[in-house]
Amino acid sequence: MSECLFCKIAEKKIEAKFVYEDKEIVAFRDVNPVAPTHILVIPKVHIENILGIDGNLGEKMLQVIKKIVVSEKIEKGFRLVTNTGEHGGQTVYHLHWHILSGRHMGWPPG
Ligand code: DGP
Repeated sequence: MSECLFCKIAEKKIEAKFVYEDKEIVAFRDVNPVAPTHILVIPKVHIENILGIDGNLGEKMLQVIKKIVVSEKIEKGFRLVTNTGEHGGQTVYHLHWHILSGRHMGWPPG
């Protein structure tokens, strides 16, 4: 999707601080972090949200998230969020998991 911001980041047309890359998935630091560690994990393929996940992509994304949690040394605690759709607070319509850590997370979320 040529107009999608996260597609452009995955294609390296827009700069980002990458922390992981493989054939199907990339992860990079959020430009506007809301926690000391704030990383976004996305598929390279354009999918709007988790409802578009096919095959074992979801499993692969979780495996990547596990690796990042270890490499970032945040096993003590973190939160995974995927805001979905207007009511879910999604602003970029390319599937992404937020990995948030480094501070206490409140509940319920806003
Ligand atoms: P969401 O609101 O859940 O759709 O999250 C979108 C996130 O994307 C938000 O936390 C800010 C982040 N973001 C937006 N534009 C950019 C950008 O150009 N670069 C990076 N690294 N992150 C971005």
